[in-house]
Amino acid sequence: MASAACFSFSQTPMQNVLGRDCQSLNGKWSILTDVMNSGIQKKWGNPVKYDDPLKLNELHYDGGMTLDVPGDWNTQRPEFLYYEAPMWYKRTFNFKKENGRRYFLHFSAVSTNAQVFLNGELIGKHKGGFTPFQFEVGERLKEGNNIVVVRVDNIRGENTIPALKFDWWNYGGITRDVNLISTPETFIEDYWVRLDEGTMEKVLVDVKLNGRNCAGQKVKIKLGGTDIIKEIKTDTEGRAFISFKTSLELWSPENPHLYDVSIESPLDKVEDKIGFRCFEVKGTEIYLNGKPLFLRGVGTHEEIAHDRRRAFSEEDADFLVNEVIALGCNFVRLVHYPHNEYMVRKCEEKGLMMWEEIPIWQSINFKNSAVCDDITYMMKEMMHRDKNRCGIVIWAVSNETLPRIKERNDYLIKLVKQCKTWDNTRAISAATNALFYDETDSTKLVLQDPLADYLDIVGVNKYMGWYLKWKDAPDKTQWITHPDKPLIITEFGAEAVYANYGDGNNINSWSENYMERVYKDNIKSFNKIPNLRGTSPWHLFDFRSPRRAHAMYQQGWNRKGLISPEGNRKRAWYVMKDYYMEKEKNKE
Ligand code: GCB
Repeated sequence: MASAACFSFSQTPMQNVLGRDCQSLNGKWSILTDVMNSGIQKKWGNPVKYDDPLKLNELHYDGGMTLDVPGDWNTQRPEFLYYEAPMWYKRTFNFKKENGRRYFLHFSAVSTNAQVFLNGELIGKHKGGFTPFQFEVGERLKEGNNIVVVRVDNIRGENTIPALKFDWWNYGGITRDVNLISTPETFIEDYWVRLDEGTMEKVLVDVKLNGRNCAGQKVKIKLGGTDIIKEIKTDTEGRAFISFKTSLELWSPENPHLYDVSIESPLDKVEDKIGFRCFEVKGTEIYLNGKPLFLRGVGTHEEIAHDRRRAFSEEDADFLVNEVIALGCNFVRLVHYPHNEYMVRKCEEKGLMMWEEIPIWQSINFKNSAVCDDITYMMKEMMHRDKNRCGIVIWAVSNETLPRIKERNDYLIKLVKQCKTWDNTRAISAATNALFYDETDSTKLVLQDPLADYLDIVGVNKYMGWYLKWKDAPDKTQWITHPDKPLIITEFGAEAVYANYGDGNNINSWSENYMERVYKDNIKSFNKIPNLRGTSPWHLFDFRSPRRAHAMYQQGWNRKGLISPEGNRKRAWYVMKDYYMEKEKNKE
């Protein structure tokens, strides 16, 4: 059985930051740009000031530019729009130590690499722009004023994740919250509360304490609104586990019920909202709480198109989730990286099932084993952070990576198997795209990817009518994926500029008419796929992407959004909405 304890990190980020005693370090941070990458050599992490009037103080952060944290740098100042280099952030904060407390500097995400200095000393590093990390800092904090400096870089490379090319704006900066968290000496570090695989009444709870007195402690679990109170005792390593049967109000899109769960140890107490549901794949069917279902989804980046920036707050999450729901969805594909916790929680609260993935996009260098180690780490970090979110029903390992690379196949197959040992309460998938016409039969599109053999649900991205021409009528075309497994069309679509009307038969019109036609054709084709159990059109809003350079129609935007940046719904939006209303009506 998988257990919360299976994830180990240099410093395991604690579960549920939002439920902790936090001093926010959000706000204005002073910055220095470092295009020449000389800050490390020049010790910019240690901004000392000499009093000697003849000693040069060239390193000086204050009185110059500042950036808001959380936030991306690209859109806060016009000169940083394409900035891809190190940037140094600095702020001071006041600290007053309380006896018997421990302190952690916690970053919800820094895009993409971070080196963190506290009071002049390097305290740690983190790779990857979309997952949290923390450092224990109690011993290094001073009473009164403290200085934290973070070197952030978002430089692309052959061995980075994502790699050199991708189709979105990979905003740089301290893009999510920063907190100084205070905990008791022995605190609740981690927990995992969920229903056991395939059941609707057997609850499993793992808890892990961290601290000198973590062994042999009593831990209480309470489910708010019920009389369920369970007590367990930790082992010598501070871990405890319990399973029990009870009757629960299950979480579903129609009734996204979340329990107020409290976990109490002698010194600590953490409260969380946790739902219970049973997600299963059997043959070609997907079931939620025993009922077969169709995933009515859409893909969305973590971006607020009208402000041209990364989304980072609860209000942003609310905005995006409302648009997903307005389309008639019960499912959302969070692309192409783990989104912020506000988003994940908001989706769950509003009844959206989620697909969550790591930024393994197309040209990742699987031939380098260090890159593969980074991927495994990112996957673990994502699953660790969100394991208590019952709304997440699918973990995805990759997007459109190439099956002709043997190392890719070997590694991803291994990763899929590993993910199943870490978590058996969700499906493992990937968005594949090696779907080609059969050489002898132009009515057949055949998936040729060995990874698909190992997936619980097969995801396929295919842009019929956009990147690939229909060779036959859409409703005559057969999609041969894995006929024995559920299929989700994880991407399809076309580009159009909102209110640009034109020839619906001409792809180069960039018109809403052509886009609408692509949607109608694809839906005709989908209606003939026997194992189709979900669709997720690409994409909710038009989104920013520096590689989209068409001078008239793109101008740095991928125009496949169903909604324009200003919030106007394109014709294809209505086609999709009708399709989903129909699906919902016929679900019984
Ligand atoms: C894809 C990618 C997605 C792109 C999209 C496109 O297959 O998965 O990231 O943005 O196609 O618009 O080409």
